[in-house]
Amino acid sequence: MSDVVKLERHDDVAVVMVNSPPVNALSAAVRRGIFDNVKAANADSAVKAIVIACEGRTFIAGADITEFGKPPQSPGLSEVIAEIENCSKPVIAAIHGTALGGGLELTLGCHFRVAVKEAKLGLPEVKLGLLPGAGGTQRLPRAVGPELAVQMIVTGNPISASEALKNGLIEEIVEGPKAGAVAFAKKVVAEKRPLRVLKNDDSKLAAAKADRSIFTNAAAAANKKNRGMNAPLACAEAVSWTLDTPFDEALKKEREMFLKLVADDQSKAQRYAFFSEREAAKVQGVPESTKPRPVERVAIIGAGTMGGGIAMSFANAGIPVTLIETGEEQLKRGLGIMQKNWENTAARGGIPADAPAKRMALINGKVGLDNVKDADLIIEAVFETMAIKKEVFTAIDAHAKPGAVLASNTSYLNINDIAAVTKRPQDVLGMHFFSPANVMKLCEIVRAEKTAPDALLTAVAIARKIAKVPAVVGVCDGFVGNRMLAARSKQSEKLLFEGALPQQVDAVVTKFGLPMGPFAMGDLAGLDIGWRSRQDRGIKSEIADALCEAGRFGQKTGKGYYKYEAGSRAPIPDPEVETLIDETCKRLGLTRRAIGDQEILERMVYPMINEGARILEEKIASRPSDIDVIWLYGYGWPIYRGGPMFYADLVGLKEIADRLSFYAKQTNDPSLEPAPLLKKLADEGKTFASLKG
Ligand code: 3H9
Repeated sequence: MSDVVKLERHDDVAVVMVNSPPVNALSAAVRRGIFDNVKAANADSAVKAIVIACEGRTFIAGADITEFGKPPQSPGLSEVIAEIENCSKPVIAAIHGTALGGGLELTLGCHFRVAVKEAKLGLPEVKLGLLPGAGGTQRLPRAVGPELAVQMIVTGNPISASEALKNGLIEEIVEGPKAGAVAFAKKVVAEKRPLRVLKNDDSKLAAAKADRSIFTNAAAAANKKNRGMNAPLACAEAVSWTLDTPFDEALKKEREMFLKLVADDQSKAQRYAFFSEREAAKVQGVPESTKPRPVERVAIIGAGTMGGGIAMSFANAGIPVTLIETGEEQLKRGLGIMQKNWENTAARGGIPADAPAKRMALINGKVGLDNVKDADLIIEAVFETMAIKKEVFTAIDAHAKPGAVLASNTSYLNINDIAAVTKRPQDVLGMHFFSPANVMKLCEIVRAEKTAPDALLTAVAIARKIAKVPAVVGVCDGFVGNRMLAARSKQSEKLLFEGALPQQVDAVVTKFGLPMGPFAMGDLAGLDIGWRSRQDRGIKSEIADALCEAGRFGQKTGKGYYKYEAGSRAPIPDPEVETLIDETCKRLGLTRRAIGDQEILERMVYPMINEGARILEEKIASRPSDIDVIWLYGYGWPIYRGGPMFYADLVGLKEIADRLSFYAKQTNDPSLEPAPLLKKLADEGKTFASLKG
């Protein structure tokens, strides 16, 4: 019998104990262990009931994702579940931590489920581009009804133990999972309770069978936010089979659909994203013995949009913050916005009603930089000007306690120069949050020349603690994300001169799956900011300048690359902009041509990939997957496309290098020539993924 699953006896209750860290995923060994032990316990006449429980931090968190795409090993999960379901003795699942995916499916084969009150139960397969492939789409609707089931399966979001109890997914909330389940098992035996075999119980399907709109409405509501994704639609369809397809036939169809989705590029991309996110938190080039410094109190300098959002992220995670401003007025305004923000979320039901007050109590507003003195981590989020940053860091250096980590939220500036004004450059780094900082998950952690390894790990660890996705990058203009974005912006602007219109470029980018195109994004951010900075630097951008000269600053003036109706953020193509572009081009003697969507897509995405290759060459990012994580969590790159570097590997690096060379010549733009690393990999027939080591 296997080491990862053991059989214990508690009087006449057998406990099948799974112990496969870190998350008890259903590897072949775990499946074999559960199968053999359940079979043995069922055959043992001294055993009256069987409990399935787990050691460690969680119940089974799902199938072992690393096994997908490899040859299947027996027994399959469905066989294990059938073995459990067909037991003549009651089988009880003892849930703690998270029962997810295949883990929850396994419990649905059990006759009863109990859970501790902190437990969460869900079928998150859709987040990996899959559907539950071991009966979940058929048994969960029978346990909780098709409306809640379709919502859980299509969104992938778990429910709490109390919701599970209310909806019949578990029988009881218990104290310790194992002891509670054993006590429950004894009760079931004593009461001679009939076994609840979900596959034979259609009672919760009756209402939706009689009126199908109950189901279709719930499915439509759950599917609202899934533009471009295959899995959510497949999930909803599979749940609908509970209403018209016999159980065994539906299981077969579910299996076929699962195998189809596993082989799909979307699921490959989503599984890659799952592991890339976790990989990004493992910092390379740091001695293994390095430990992060403890962080109990944080000071944030600047209560504007960024500083306020960052402070909210810390308070959301229960970490006290000293929020520092230059005057009472600014402080009051910043605190007021934060409070309103939380109150709005509470009103929508996003957080409990008492959360805003509790979180505000964690924020200690102060005027004056001497208030950084108690903080273990200080994050500066003031004006994006080097002179001001240097002033602030000089003051922080004078007041911060020894060993405090000093971070700048700059999105472009050189952290080495900022660190140089302090007497402790080893403690200085960048923590680049993305706006709105209380929502966006990415945090680029910028490692400067002298940043100490433990300071770096402190920033990574605290970012994870506040539910951000950290990615370590080096110092360069714009770091990883904004530097690649600049490569794209250059092309979007050029496309207008060559013949495209803003709405055409934006449509191609959003069809690809990004939430917004470059021109709608410009309108949202405000076109005047770039205009002023160009004026300062003596640079021209004829079309963008002409728009600003005409008072078109974007959404805030109701006109930019698009026009906007009062109170609406929906961009409307504007013939005046077409005329302005035409006239500008005529004035410059440029002939416009018709540009196809494929060219637009390639010129939006391939230059970014090229810049990504340069970033890797310069070791600004240490892994292609880190670049992908940055685009997924900072810029809304569609998760089902994995990230720009993953996408590049799918398209093929030779194709990308060839097209870049072609555009370099066609548009007379040497910056589009393939970067040496891209060219080398393309010539060798390799992928970015092959760089992993
Ligand atoms: C499925 O079940 C399909 C079935 O329907 C059908 C089958 C036929 N496999 O996230 P963490 C690793 S699909 C392999 O940092 P946390 C993870 O990579 C699956 N490995 O911890 C990491 O490794 P490392 C449906 C897994 O406490 C380590 O565990 N289930 C798996 O923040 C710790 O992970 C899911 O989608 C796995 N399934 O969060 C659940 N899960 O230390 C996916 C984790 O080397 N998992 N690892 O970097 C999660 O959501 C979170 O990991 C969990 C713990 C909430 C469980």
